[in-house]
Amino acid sequence: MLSDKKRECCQIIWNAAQPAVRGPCLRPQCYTANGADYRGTQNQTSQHAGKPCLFWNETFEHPYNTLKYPNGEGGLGEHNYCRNPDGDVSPWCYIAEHEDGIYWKYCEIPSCRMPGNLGCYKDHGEPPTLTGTSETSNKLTIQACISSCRSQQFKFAGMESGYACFCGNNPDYWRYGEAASTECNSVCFGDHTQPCGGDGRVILFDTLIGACGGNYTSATAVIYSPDFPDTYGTGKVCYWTIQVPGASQILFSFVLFEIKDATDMVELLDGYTYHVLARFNGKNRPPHTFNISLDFVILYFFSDEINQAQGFAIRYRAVKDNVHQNKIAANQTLSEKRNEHTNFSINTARSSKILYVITTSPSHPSSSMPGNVISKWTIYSLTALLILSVTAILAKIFLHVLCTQCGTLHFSVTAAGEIWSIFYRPSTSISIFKKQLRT
Ligand SMILES: [Ca+2]
Repeated sequence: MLSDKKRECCQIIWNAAQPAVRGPCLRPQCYTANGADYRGTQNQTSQHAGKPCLFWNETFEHPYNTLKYPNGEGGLGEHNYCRNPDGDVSPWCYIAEHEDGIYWKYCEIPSCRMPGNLGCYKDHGEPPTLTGTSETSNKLTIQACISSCRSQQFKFAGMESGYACFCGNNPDYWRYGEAASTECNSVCFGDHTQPCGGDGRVILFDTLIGACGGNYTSATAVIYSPDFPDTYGTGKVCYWTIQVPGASQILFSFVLFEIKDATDMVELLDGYTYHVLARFNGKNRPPHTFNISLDFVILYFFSDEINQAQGFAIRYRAVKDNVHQNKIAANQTLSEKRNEHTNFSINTARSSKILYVITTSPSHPSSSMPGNVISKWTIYSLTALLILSVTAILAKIFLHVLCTQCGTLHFSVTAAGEIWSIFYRPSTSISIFKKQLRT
């Protein structure tokens, strides 16, 4: 069982706003549910008397080796670290053959637990580890269970035996004891690349994972794309607010970014003005790390109807003000401001250093950001209604006067008496849609 000190620490790592007990206090090295992104250096199946792993460049009698995957596919190389190159439910490695013919084993890697995965726990049934509702499904996935629990207002979701889903709010879910992560390696019946607990073992997740939207106020957290760890759904429009009062800047890091087409996108907006600060998609991938000199940022995600993908995991950390940091930020702003837009649009390499500081002065020419074709208007939420009404009238007059050849646009001059509505869409700033209101 974890010490209280460890619990405290881990709440901070995941989401300090939630009072729940959290997993072990290690810096997470995995952001996928099955550790396919694990690139750590554990080279035995367990840190406690585990079997030593064989080197991937010596396992030519097996399907996975560096001859077959010479370019580092799946993280393979001239080493003997645990990896998950085949979409299994957990990292594993080949071992010297056992008497009973076992030639590979899953690795128990404490640091390979995605934030929001609360761990693998024993379940004795009466009462169950999670005491809310339960159901079974032969198409169970992690997110299918999480979604079900989230829609019932539960904070925790647990999967067991591959097909059972438990929901609950009881923070004593650890009362039967925690189990090794390798005891929660039953495949989900609905997705054989995901772990869904085990026999008498329930794998627990925070239901914030994969939510379409949310409000974050903790100093640090990880936000996942909608439906994570499943692929994101079609037609998603999601917002997350990240507001950390007193922060001088927020450091962002995409620890996972798998968006394949150019129409699905992730944006970061100034929380106060709704200006789009950055837009990333399959064509314009994000830098690994960047920071925004604000204490209020909105994360936006949009997906169209085709080409779904794994999505993203973004980690943020708010930095409080102090004189030293102010100096650094100011220097970076001055020296890098000139190039920041260029950097943003052309830099697709993953980098571990901070590339630029995004400033948000009122004169900031947001229309020069990549992808912003339409001119940008700022609408403040409290006055939006008033501005919309006035603009609607102006737009109508403007169109009547100037727009007699508007066949190429998606709207035309209306007959007298029709009412225009203007809708604000963050990705495109302002879009005008004709909406004839009939009574
Ligand atoms: Ca798409």
